Amino acid sequence: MLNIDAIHLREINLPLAHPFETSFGVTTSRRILLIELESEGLTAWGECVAGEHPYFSDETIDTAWIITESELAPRLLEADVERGGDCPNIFRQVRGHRMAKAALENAVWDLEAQARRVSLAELLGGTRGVIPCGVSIGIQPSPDHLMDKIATELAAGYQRIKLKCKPGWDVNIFEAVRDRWPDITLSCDANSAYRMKDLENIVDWDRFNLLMIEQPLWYDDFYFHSMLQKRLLTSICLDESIRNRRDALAAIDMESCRIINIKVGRVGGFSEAVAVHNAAEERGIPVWCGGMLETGIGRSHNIALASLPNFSLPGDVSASSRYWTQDIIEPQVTVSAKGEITVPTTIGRGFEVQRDRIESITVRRQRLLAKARVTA
Ligand code: OSB
Ligand code: MG
Repeated sequence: MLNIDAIHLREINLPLAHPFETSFGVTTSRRILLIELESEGLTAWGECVAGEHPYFSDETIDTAWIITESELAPRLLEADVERGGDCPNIFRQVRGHRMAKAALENAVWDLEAQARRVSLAELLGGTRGVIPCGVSIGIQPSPDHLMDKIATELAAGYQRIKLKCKPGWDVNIFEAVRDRWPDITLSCDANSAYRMKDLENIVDWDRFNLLMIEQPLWYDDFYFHSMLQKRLLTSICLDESIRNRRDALAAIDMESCRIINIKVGRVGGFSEAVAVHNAAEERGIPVWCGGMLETGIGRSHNIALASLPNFSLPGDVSASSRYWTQDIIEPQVTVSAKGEITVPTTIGRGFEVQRDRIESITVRRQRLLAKARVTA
């Protein structure tokens, strides 16, 4: 039994080392909800990936906070918890709010790994000793800025470059990048910036030999992506549309995509992330691990997840220093010259949380305690 004594919610504010621009806006600083579980002397952590605004998904840090405080954490404190995998059932009455659920569920997995004295990667079923890494490069002030960024990331060893794109920052950019680097592994991510009227333009991108085009159409769509995929040689990868295993099965069956981006927060926690991974693996669809500008806590959880066998494409999990001047874990996440992150084999997440530093950037906190347990 994992006896959870207390659940701490806290909001930290952390400026990004560099602004990150997508088709839905610019992020310069993050407001992040962290979960800390106390259990019989052990401390486990979870990170909620919901943003400040409901632009990537309908959740925000503020909706996650209230749902965690009023619905999810009380259920978790009352439940008999044996493993992280119990969480979906504990939370089943609450619809949606997957990023809020994931932060708690992942903290329970983090706790379970410590209690069983295994690494989180091993607990999840990971098999890789190192994970292949790519980078997601935001929309830049100018094409020259973009070229400089790409050169820097390639020199650092990253195996795949993903370009954020939107109408007006697409063909011109792909052309410039392919002129200079004809052979690099290149992909793009539109975060739903296109519509069916853009179909002919997107079909024309086949000439850039992209590894994939991520979420070009509506954030909640399968049908129109399947129509687009029929016209494309390039693989579509779905991100926003895939909320769970059933979505993955529907998208694969309809041929809406040939690749899936798994974000553990987007699908509601490690249990569902593993289920999506397995469903894709059984159908020969490769997956990769997405990122949501996480601190080291979420990043360490992503590393553990990406060690599962079907995470065969380079993910968006990269070095701490690309996001933060100083991350909140020790050691910081680093990437080798071959563009790989080593999966920790030590107990739990494999990175220590810097509590003093977290304290110094905490702007809001709430502590929920378990009722005294009756021992039989
Ligand atoms: O669509 O993958 C996305 C960041 C914020 C919101 C959505 C996305 C992203 C990224 C960055 O692409 C991934 C990362 O490096 O963390
Ligand atoms: Mg994406």
